[in-house]
Amino acid sequence: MSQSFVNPDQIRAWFSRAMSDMYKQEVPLYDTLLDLVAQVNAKTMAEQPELAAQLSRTGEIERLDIERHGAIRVGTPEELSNMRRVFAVMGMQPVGYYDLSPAGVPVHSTAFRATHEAALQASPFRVFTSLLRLELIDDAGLREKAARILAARQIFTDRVLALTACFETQGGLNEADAREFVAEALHTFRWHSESTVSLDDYRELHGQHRLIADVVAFKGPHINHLTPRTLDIDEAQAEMPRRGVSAKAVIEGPPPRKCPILLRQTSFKALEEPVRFAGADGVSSVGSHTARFGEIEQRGVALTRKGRALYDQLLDLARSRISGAPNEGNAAAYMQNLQDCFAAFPDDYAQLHEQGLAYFRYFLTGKQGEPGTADLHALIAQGYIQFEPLVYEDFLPVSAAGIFQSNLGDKAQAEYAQNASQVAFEQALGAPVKDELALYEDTQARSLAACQQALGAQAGSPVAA
Ligand code: OOG
Ligand code: NI
Repeated sequence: MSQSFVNPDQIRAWFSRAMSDMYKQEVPLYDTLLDLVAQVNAKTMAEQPELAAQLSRTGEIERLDIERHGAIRVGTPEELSNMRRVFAVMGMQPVGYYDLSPAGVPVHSTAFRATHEAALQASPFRVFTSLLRLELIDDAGLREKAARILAARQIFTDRVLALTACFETQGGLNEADAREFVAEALHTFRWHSESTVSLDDYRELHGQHRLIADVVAFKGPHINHLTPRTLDIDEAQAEMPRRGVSAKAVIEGPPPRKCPILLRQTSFKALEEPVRFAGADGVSSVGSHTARFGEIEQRGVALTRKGRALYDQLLDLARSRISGAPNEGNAAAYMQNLQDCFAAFPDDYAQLHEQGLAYFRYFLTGKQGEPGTADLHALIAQGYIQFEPLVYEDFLPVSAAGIFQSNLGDKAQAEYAQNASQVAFEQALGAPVKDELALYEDTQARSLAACQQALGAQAGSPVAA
């Protein structure tokens, strides 16, 4: 009775909402950030009617208020592959591969998200999911101990795994099951103020890398931040200290621009939270752990392979002009470098389109009549078709590393050799990750095909790209 199944987009929207409600309870500063972002967004739209009009043409205006991404870190291949199965119930697929090891973080990651523009419009909820790489830790004794501790935990409730299996065999969940699934899945992402290890073990894990302690010493992969989307991150960054939130020194990603590209992010530092550690004979000891933080982001147009190569090149250049990673000491100089270097990146949608640097969606303008041409560029020039930026739905490895670092403490930088291993990651995941560029290309192509069809009906001739 497939007609009684709830659409996975709906399950994802419920889950995103439930996560947000839970995180508000867990981290009250998150609520402060939501408030701040809502105000900045309202002000930005009032001041920039052209931006508001663009967002309403693309439909993004409707998803803006609910748009969130979260992040988790899991410890074993089995946890990662079960996570994939659970996210699939909510219509979320693994997209992209991120290697964080060059930045001294012993994880590699993917982003679980919806992939079709209609599904993204229904709920753009995404989760940046990292897998701990114990193999990068050179202390064999500690490596084994960590593996042993991880092997003994189950991060999912029996019920959520049963409902997931049910989804897989039936092809869907009915409403009661879907609602129960959301409530059960939520448990995996909760914060536990009780550690599963002793204070001594925690210190040993922490001594190797703070992130290892964060993954290994707890019952589950607590959601470590939930990020709303702002339309003006510079304004939001300036507003944070005014509300008693201490922002990270540097906004990650590209500099401010008229036509935003990719993703800009800033965060507030992780909170130090009390934790009860396990002890012999049931005598526990109290300590603390810092894991959970806040983040906001501004999203811009997705870049093609060519655009991304230019972005990476200019970012490298800006970073090479300061020594080491951007930090509090060199923030102003770094931001200036970034502005200077990115002068080479066209800041105009028509140029970005013309040069094939970014992805767009095509829309009919509503102009009537018979277009005497089938050429896309001519149709744009003649006012039959217009294009709008296709928003970037993914993450940036250098930015992610900066966010990790700022929360692990700038001092805690380890050195790992460049160690990308998408093959090992996909083996652990139990599936290949999707190529994000192919997804943007598909969306762009679908929008063009829709225009072609409509114009063809209008003129009786197909439109060539
Ligand atoms: C993930 C950090 C990366 C982002 O938005 O790039 C991230 C983590 O700390 O687990 O969230
Ligand atoms: Ni994030």
